Amino acid sequence: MKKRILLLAGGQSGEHEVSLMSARGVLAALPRDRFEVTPLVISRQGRWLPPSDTVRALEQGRAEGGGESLLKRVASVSGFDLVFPLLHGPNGEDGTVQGLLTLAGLPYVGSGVLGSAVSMDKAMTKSVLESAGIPQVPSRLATRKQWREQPEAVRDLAADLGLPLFVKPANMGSSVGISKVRSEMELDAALDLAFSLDRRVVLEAMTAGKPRELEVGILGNDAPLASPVGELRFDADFYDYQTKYTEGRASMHIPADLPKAVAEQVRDLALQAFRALDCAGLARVDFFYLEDSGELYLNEVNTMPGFTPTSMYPKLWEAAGWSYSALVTRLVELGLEER
Ligand code: G1L
Repeated sequence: MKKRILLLAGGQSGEHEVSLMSARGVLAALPRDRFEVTPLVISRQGRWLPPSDTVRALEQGRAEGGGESLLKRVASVSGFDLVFPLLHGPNGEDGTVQGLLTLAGLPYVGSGVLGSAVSMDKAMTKSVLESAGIPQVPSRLATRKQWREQPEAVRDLAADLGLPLFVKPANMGSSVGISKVRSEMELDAALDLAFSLDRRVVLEAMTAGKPRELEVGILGNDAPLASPVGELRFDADFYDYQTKYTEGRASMHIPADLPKAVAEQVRDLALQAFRALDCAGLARVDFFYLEDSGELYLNEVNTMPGFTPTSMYPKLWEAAGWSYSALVTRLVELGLEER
C-alpha cells in the first residue's frame, strides 16, 4: 500500500514563496511508486461539542459518545498517513501546527510541539542550551512590561553586554525586528521596534571580531546524524531579511574549510543541541566561529530550515551523498517512526 502524504504549504508569512518553492521541490522528489502526495494550503480546524452535547456533558460530568475528533475524522476520511508541514511563521513552526496535528492523531515530518516551540523562541532556546553546557554568545532577556515601566533597568542590561549588540524579538519568525545597535543613541529605537513585534526581546552581545558562520544539518529521531559542516559567507556586514533571501549576497561553501577538530566539535555540539531541545526529523544548527581564538558559539537551531533543492540544508546532505529525493524519503520514514 502506498503511503498517503499531505503536503501543507504556503501560509500567511513572509516566507510564503519559499514555502511554495520548497513544496514544488518536495512534490517532484517524493517517489510516486511509494507515496501518493496531495498538496494543500492550510486551514485551521478545531473540535467543538455542539451546545446541546456540551450541556449534557456538563450535567453528566463526562462527554457522551463524541467518538473521534472532527480533525481525526477528516484525516481518516481522507486517509492521510503523514503530513509534511512546509509552513512558516507564528502559526507554522512554533509548535501550533504540530499541536493541531498531534490532536488529530496524524504523524508528521519534523519536530513535535515541544521541540518546535522551544526552538522558535530565542530566550527558551538559550536557557535550555545553557543547561546543556553549549557555548552561546552572552545575552539578556527583557519584557515589554519592563521596557514600559523600568526602561533604565533594560538599558542596564544592554550596558552589561557592551556595544555593539543585537536586539532581537524572542520569537524567531524572521530577521524582521532585529537591529544592530552600534551606539547608545540607537538603543531605544531598536528596543521600541523589537517590542512592537514581541512581548519578549533578547539583547545579544557581539563576538569580539567578525565571526565565520557555520551550519550543520541534523537528520534522524533518537539516533540523529550530523552532516558535513557548511559555511555561509556574506557580502554585507549585517544581513537583514531582504539580503538574507536575495540571491548573490550570501554564498555557501560545503564543506567549510576548517580544521578537522573544529568541524567535529561543531557536529558534536549540533547533535547535543538537537537532543537537548527534543528535536526530531531534522534541524539546521547555526554557529559563529572565531578563527583567531578558536571560539565557537551556537547561534540558532532551525527546526524548519530552508528546504528548496538549492537551500543549505539539502545541500549539506547532498555533500554527504544524500540526493534531495533520498532526503525527503528519509524524512517521511522518520515521520512515520514511533516516537
Ligand atoms: F517538514 C519538515 F521537513 F519538517 C520541514 C518543514 C518546514 C522542513 C523545512 C521546512 N521549512 C519551511 O517550512 C520554510 C519556512 C523554510 C519554508 Cl519552506
